[in-house]
Amino acid sequence: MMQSQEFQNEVRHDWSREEVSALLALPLNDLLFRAQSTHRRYFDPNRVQVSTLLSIKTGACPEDCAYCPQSAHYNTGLERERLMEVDAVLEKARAAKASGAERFCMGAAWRSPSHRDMPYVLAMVRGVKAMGLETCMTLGMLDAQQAGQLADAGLDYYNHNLDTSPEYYGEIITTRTFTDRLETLDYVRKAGMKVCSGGILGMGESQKDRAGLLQSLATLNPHPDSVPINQLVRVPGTPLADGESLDPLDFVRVIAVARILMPASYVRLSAGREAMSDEMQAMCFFAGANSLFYGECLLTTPNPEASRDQRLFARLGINSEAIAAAKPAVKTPNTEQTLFYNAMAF
Ligand code: SAM
Ligand code: DTB
Ligand code: SF4
Repeated sequence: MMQSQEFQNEVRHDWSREEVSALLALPLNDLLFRAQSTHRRYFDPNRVQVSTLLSIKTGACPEDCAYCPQSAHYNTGLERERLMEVDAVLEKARAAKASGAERFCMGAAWRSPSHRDMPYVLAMVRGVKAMGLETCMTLGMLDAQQAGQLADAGLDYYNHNLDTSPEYYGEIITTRTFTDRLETLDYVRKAGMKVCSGGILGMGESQKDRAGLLQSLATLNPHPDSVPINQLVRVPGTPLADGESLDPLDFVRVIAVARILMPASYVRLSAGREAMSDEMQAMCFFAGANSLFYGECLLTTPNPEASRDQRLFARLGINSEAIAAAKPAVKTPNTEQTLFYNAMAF
């Protein structure tokens, strides 16, 4: 990543709602050109960061997030699972590393971690870190002490999303506030960890709400290091199961504006890729997305198969050093696999 003074001056934290709305409303070609130009000043345009997700505690969450299959308020048929054993988590992390992940993200369906669970969670961080993987966790709200403990254990990133605009937030979640979320992010930052924070599109929000989410993220100082943009995965049983589908080009616009507003941050094309065409994902990368979740499962819902992503990367000439390094030795020529791996030998 380029870090020169000239470019650092471009990183602003005073974006107004009007400026963000105006960017969202640009003709698409102008918006994409601007986003891609910005992207190239900070990042290798053909390089995508790859993370793997694991649900370490699944379902029965006391919160009422309207999008979430893990909320105990809705009947989604999800089987609840207690906090995983530390060794089982480490085994999954080892497999993720072998298949090319650079960062291992662990998620728990909690409002916040209990003091009883913290020692296990801290042991997971230490163990995954010792494998040479970057670590990320998303465990709900934290207090200052918990943030400090996670930082001391070596946690690199904490994910806690703003999810939507401050105005629309109350339509989606009633069991905790937008301000609670900002407070957790503050503890995370003050404890010295990197912040991963983004939102979800396709929940019936307006263009104004999208501007509100982006403005809220881009006025954090410093910006989140990583900004996941999720497309709602509609899960039967949740209140948002039957909403109107999102215009794919509106999703691309949000990625592009996130790139312009937070030029030095990783923008992650996050949940919802299973429902996206290769062509839509290609547009997202052009708009400045440079990170994704790799592996067949998100937390509880499907993600594209690794082979589909490998083929996508090869089609686009995208370079993921970790995935290339993890490729198996190919002995038989003329197979589809060989062709693929040849294409990946950059
Ligand atoms: N319980 C913790 C919390 O909410 O902070 C951590 C896990 S929670 C599942 C992490 C994030 O996943 C949420 O903030 C939300 O942005 C995203 N998410 C959950 N369900 C989703 C869905 N159906 N579609 C897209 N994103 C979703
Ligand atoms: C984020 O923004 N997206 C990921 C991660 N952070 C934890 C989670 C997506 C979850 C999608 C629904 C599921 O699989 O349960
Ligand atoms: Fe619980 Fe997190 Fe799902 Fe909300 S998003 S219901 S806090 S697991």
